Amino acid sequence: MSLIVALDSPDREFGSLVEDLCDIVDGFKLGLPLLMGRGVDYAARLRSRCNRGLWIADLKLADIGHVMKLTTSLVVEHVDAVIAHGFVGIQGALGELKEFLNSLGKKLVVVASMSHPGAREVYDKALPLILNVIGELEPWGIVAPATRPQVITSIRERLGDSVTILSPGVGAQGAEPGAAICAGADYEIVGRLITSSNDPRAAALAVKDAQKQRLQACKRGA
Ligand code: NUP
Repeated sequence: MSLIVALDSPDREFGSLVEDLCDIVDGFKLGLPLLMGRGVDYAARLRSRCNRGLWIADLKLADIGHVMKLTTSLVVEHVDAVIAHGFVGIQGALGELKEFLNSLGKKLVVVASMSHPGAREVYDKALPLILNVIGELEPWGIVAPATRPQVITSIRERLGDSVTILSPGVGAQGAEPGAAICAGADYEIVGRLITSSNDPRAAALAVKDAQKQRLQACKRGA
């Protein structure tokens, strides 16, 4: 099962949590509050507690290419992938960022749609245009909402198997573990359900178990 844990709180010491989860999860996503609150060197300190899996900086970049590269360069040495918004387009923006990340051997992840209810207001309407951008740009990965699995299914149908789909929205935002993977996602991103638990390792193991059961059920057509 594929599970990435989101670390967001700026006032929390995540070192022992990272060490506890290291052998059972597929990676960690570092949020802006954490990176701004603790400083980018904190990413290196956390990574030294678990030097395996996929480490992602969730910068949600949305700027001109020049500035997105400047922002990225502050943290990129400590992570494998960086998240940017898709609506800024390719020319002078995501195209430059992708080239920069490629030159460093790092991955670009582009937000196709979001998990919160307000994504219906703009993101869903813009989705065909954003998928045009993603189709042309060919980033390594995209973000699509676990809270709306039908969006994942339609994105997978449109983009095929070559793109990696990462899905947040599991747990605190209401999606059940495994629903996004059944719909076509490769990874589920889970934050508070695990990080706010008294026993994050048990919570992560429970998510993995629930993912497995859901996947078995959806393979049977349930
Ligand atoms: O559409 C998105 N929704 C979302 O929640 C795109 C994201 N990157 N995220 C991130 O996933 C969000 O910033 C947070 O880090 C994580 C979800 O956390 P939680 O709701 O599981 O606590």
